[in-house]
Amino acid sequence: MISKEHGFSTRAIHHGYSAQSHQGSLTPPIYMTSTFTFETAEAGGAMFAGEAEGHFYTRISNPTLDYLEQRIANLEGGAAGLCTASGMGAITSTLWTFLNAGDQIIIDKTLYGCTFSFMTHGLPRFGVDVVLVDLTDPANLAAAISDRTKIVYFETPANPNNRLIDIAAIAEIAHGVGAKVVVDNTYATPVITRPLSFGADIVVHSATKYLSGHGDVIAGLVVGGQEDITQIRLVGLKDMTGAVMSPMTAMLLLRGIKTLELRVERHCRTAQIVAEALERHPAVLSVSYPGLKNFAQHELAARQMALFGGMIPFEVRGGKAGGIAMMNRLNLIQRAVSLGDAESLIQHPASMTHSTYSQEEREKHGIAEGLVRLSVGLENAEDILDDLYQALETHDLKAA
Ligand code: 3LM
Repeated sequence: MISKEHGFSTRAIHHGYSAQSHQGSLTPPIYMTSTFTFETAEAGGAMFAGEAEGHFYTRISNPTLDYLEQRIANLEGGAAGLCTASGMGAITSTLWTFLNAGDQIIIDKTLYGCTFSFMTHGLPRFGVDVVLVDLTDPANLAAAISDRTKIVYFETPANPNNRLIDIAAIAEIAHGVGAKVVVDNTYATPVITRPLSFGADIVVHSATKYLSGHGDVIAGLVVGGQEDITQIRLVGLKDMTGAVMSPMTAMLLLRGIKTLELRVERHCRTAQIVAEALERHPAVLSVSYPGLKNFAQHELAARQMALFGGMIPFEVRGGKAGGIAMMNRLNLIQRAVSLGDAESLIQHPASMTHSTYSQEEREKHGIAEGLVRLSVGLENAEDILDDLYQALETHDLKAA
């Protein structure tokens, strides 16, 4: 039996599944089915009425998804989990469950581009009051929050600039008015930070990233209390988004999560080396990595993060043109959005992931036009460094 005392990787490999209950199959079977048969019509009716447990349709539940839900809930330290078709499916299913017209949601100023778009363009169409607050200072939340605030939502570290938010301080203020705290934990993963242990109510993930780890799926996960997760399953997911994960995807995630701790440790170790090297390079103007001594929020990073992550936003001389030219000279590091894959990936937020912000909004929200974002992969550190050095070698060192 797997217990709470077992280590992270042991639980990531074993929790919630017994081979002996499945003809000895070492890995969980993929229940590739849309529907489930009822022994009797009455038994089916009882399941629909919520009077009996069991699977009846994969939009509501499926055994393969169930293994993954139990596993991620265990790793995040929550009571229950939920699979969704994408990270955006996790976010929209969660928020549509709890928000009504007239409610207020407070969001941090820096969010992944499509989340920002959903919040600032999508939700207001349905009468939700969306208030943007710089949550890096909890006093700003205390000033903005009211009885109408139902949810406080943020990412830490935030995409793309690695701003950190003090989860415990935010949760204390939010709970004072009965608001739920929803944290997007995509960047940190439960290896680095478990937001529920700091007082958050719900964690959402783009499982497309580190959790899957191999760039071969689009997927989302939600973790929280049993009552909240049941609500999200039966309201946001079942009836509002229908953003259901395929059993095949669930199997790939169960596989990816087995090596999550191993991979994240390596991502972080290499990222520290790369961040320090970039910081020393004369062509680099700034590096925003929580593991660097001069990172503005290094103290919070040390308190809230077990490791400092695999993402490095940085600016080179020459602004946007300089950043783009450097990206185009890379050979090993791939020019692509997304993150957390074995391959190192680099992208330009202002024209890619955060092009959903206007230029003015990016300026206001601390997303520089010249910023490039490196997702440090699992290649050897020396090879990643060599590629960056050769791309920076011909860089104009006089450019501003
Ligand atoms: C990206 N991000 O390159 P999906 N939350 C966070 C994310 O970073 C993302 C999502 C949610 C990127 C995707 S941009 C077209 C590519 C913190 C995705 C959304 O729905 O699984 O993509 O997750 O930063």
